[in-house]
Amino acid sequence: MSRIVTIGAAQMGAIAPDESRESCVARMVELIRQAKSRGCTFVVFPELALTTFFPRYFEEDISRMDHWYETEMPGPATRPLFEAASEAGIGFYLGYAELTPDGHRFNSAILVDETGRINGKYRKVHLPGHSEYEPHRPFQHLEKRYFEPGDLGFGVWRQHGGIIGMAICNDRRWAETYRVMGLKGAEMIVLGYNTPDLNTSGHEPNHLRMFHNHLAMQANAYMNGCWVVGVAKAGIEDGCMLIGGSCIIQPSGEITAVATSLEDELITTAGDLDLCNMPKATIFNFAKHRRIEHYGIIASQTGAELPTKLSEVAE
Ligand code: CDV
Repeated sequence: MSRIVTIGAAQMGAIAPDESRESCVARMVELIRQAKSRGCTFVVFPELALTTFFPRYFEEDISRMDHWYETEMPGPATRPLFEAASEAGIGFYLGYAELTPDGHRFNSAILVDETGRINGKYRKVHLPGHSEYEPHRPFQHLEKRYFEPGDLGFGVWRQHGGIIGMAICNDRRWAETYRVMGLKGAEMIVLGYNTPDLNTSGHEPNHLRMFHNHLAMQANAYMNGCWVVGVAKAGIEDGCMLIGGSCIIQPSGEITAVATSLEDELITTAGDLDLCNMPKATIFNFAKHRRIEHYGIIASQTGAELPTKLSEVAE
C-alpha cells in the first residue's frame, strides 16, 4: 500500500493585532482550497495562527490578555476551518493559544484528521523569552509570562497511514524534541513558528536566523530518519519582521519545497513515508546502535556541569 502523503505547508503572512479570528480563518480556508486543488491530504499551519504574535506585548494583569486565547476548539470562529478541511478530505495541524477551563495557559497545537476529528494535542515544552518587561529590548518576547511549559510531553499519533508528531517553534532548535518522538517511531514531525529576524537577546547577524531555522530542522530530520515540516507566520507584524522560509524536509535532510514569499503561500510535496524505512533500519537503527548507558545526564541534568580538574583524561 502506498504511503504517500501529499503535504501542504501553509505559510501565513503577517496578522495585524486588530485582525479578527474570522479573517484569519478565511485566509486558512483559502489555503485549504488551494491545497485541495493541488492534491494535498494534510496541511500544516503556523504557531499561534489565529492571532498576531501577542507575546510581544507586556500586560501587568495577565487576565487582560484573555482575548488572545481560545477556550474551545473548534469554537464558533474556527469551526469553518474544520468544516472546509473535512469537506476537502484534508487533515491539518493548527497552532493557537489555549486557555483551559481551570485557568491554565498553553501555547498549543492540534492534529486534526481528514474527517475533522481532533486526533492529538501538543503543548509547547521549550518556551523561549522572558516573563517580565525588559526595557532594553526593541520588542518583548513574553512567552514565559503568558504560557506554562507544556504538560503533555512529545506525543505521536497514527494518522495518514503513518506516525506523526508535533512540536512548536523553539522546540525545533532542541535535539531532544525530535529524538523523543523518534523513539516513538515518528515518521513526520510537524511544527509552526513565529521567528523575528532580529535576536533581541544578543548580537547575531540577521542572516543566521534563516540558516539556523533550516539547519536545526534538516539535521534532525536526517538524524531521526523522518520528514519534518516547518511552517512560518512571516512578514511584518506591527513593525516586527518575522522570517519566512517555511519548508518540507525529507528524511535525507534535504529540503523538497521552500516558501519564497513572506505572505500566505502554500508549498507542497508528495511525501513518501517509506523513505523513513532505510535510515531507520540502517544508520539510525536506534535499537541496534544507541548506547543509553552513556546518555543518562541528558534526562537528569539541565545546565552544563564543567570538569573540576584542568584536564580529565581517562587512564
Ligand atoms: N515563537 C518562538 O518560539 N520563537 C523563538 C524565538 C527565540 C525567536 C524561536 O525559536 O524561533
